[in-house]
Amino acid sequence: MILERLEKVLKAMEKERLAQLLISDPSSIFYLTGKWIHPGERMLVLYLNANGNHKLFINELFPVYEDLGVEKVWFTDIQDSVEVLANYVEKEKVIGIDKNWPSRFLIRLMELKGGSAFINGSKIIDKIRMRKDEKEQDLMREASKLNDKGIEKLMALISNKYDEKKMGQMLLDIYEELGADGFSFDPIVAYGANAADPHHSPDGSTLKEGDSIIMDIGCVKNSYCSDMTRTVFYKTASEKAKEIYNIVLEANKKAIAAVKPGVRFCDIDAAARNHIEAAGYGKYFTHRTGHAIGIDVHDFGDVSSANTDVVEPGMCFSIEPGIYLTGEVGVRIEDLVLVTEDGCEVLNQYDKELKIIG
Ligand SMILES: [Mn+2]
Repeated sequence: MILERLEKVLKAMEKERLAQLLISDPSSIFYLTGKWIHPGERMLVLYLNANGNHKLFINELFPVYEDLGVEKVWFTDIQDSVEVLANYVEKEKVIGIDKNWPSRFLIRLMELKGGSAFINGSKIIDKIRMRKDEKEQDLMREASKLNDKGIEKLMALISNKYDEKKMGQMLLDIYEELGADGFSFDPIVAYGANAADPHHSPDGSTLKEGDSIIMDIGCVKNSYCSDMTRTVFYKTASEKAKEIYNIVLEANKKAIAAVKPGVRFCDIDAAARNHIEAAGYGKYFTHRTGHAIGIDVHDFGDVSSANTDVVEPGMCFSIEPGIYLTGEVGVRIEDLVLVTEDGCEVLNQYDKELKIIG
């Protein structure tokens, strides 16, 4: 167990008066133990108890040989794994449940009366994961540095020879060559009208003169994710496309300028959204401004009008405003920011001024 992190979780449990917490998300288990365990549909639970009686419940088919600093409780593939767990929990106390724990397990634990009440305990660890420690901050920087190099190489390949799908495939080779560990998510490469769909899946579309090209890409390095979006235009750009581009760019810069400890996430969202609204495109900015990122590409926490939580040093999230005109054109510009003591560090250095390529 990484004791510094475990301490933070136990402290937060004490503050919430929660005696026991069940963590099942492999990312959170990695955060606390430094070990990735992917048991598929089998149960995996790190059970934390305020009295120090922590246990890792794990299927024998997924052996972990090293000492993780926590006692392992093994079960076989034919045992009722939740029953094994239920023997250890304190049934007369409230139990915090991981928000990602499959309901087939949770319902079984409820049948076995494995707690006096069942609450969503994930916020406790999610909020701690939001504030990256120094080591994590370095890993976030490193992943984004690779992503900056990745987009540069991908940009150089833009041509009417390659469809969207092929660009995605070539990006995987680029990341490999750069020493990244793979994609942090399936890349979005979207040409022309496809760019007006924020989550377009790359297909066989090829480039036409005047197309906007959205590239929303990210890699993983040492278990930490990067994520950035650049939009460029192929051969030429209409006046309207240029206008939209510059509005989104200004919104991106305004939101980044608003990031510092003490502001609320909704204020950062407003900095981007108000600019786009004032320019008359408010209804075409259809998503939140950003999301937290770390071990998961979408960590807990979003930059949205609904999130009144306050920004703290060490938090890392995306700033990614966009304007999408269905059937016509789309623009999104995304950078990651890392909150410092008095502002933020932008993790993506790749140029974002308007570019026409080809
Ligand atoms: Mn993103």
